[in-house]
Amino acid sequence: MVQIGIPCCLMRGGTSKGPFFLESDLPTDVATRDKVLLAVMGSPDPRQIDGVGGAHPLTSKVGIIRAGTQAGVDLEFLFAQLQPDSDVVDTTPNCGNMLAAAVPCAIETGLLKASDGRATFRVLTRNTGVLSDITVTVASGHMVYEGESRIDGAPGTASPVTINFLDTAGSVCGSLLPTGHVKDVVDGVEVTCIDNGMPVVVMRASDLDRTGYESVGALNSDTQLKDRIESIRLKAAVMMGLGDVTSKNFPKMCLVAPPQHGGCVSTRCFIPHVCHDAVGVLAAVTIASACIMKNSVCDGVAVIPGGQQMSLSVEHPSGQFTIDTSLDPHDPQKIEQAALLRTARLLMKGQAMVPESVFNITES
Ligand code: NQM
Repeated sequence: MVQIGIPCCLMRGGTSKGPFFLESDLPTDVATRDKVLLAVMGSPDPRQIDGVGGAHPLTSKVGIIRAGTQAGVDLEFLFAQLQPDSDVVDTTPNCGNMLAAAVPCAIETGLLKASDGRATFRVLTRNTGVLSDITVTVASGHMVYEGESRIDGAPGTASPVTINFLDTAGSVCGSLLPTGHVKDVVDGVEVTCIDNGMPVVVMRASDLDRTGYESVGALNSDTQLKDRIESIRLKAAVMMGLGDVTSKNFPKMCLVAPPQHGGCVSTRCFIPHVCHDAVGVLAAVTIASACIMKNSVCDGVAVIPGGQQMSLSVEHPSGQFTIDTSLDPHDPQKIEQAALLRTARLLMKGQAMVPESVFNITES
């Protein structure tokens, strides 16, 4: 079997991991590109044994980068979500964790250049059109990975990657509150359907007869709860204008409960069929947005520090995720900008090997 090598950087971005490619190294035809990505990851197969995927949605992710094509944009990032056990390659969602690895990868591959110190680049996420300013540390033109920053959900410390999101409202749904209401009732459960970077359906854990402090393992084996959540998800998605989301990984489903560790809210996020070990980046920004909104399902559950600029800490199963927010001066119930800390690391650089036959598959 002849194999073709594609230049590839395997990156950790925040609490996610996956291969990154330059767009110019992948087939231009999307159907062929997707076959190639499936082959790289080893999907569909629950263990992804014949690929580099990690047998979990958080490690079945791919990043594709290219130089900015619009004035003022340095880099463009396209995120592809694969799943271990399906052949779907979805570029409609986005991922703030993989985004954290985009600039480091661009520096590794020479797409972006910087000399010494902290360097900021404007990045467009092509999936949703969201812009962010991302700051990394460089020394003599090389990415610096070692440092003192710590994020919950990834071991050790590393150099900070700061992401400042500029315009997240309605990223996928087109508006912050896509149903037109702060609160709706689905299957008899009060929900807040919201998109401030990620479509999320927020529910009080107590309304589903859970505490919201259960372990990830306990929630993943709670099939009764998961069935209920999926039923709500499919209906809420239609109300959010997302249509049939059976094979989509959004909206995310989030159970909220009062904070236990000094944060603003405690969360258990389903992404959407397994419980996240932490919380997604843009999901956290969106949940924090629900927390500051009067009459949302978080009202009376979340603890909000107050002020025009505040740090909101979203508690999750492996710690906390802190977002520095600036509120919209015209509407103090809306987050205008969200800055947050991630870390990232180049894990391996080389070629992803793909059987030549994969490039010749044509759709029947
Ligand atoms: O919400 C997981 C992750 C994510 C997405 C998921 C993410 C985000 O933790 O921006 O980062 O919700 O599938 O990588």
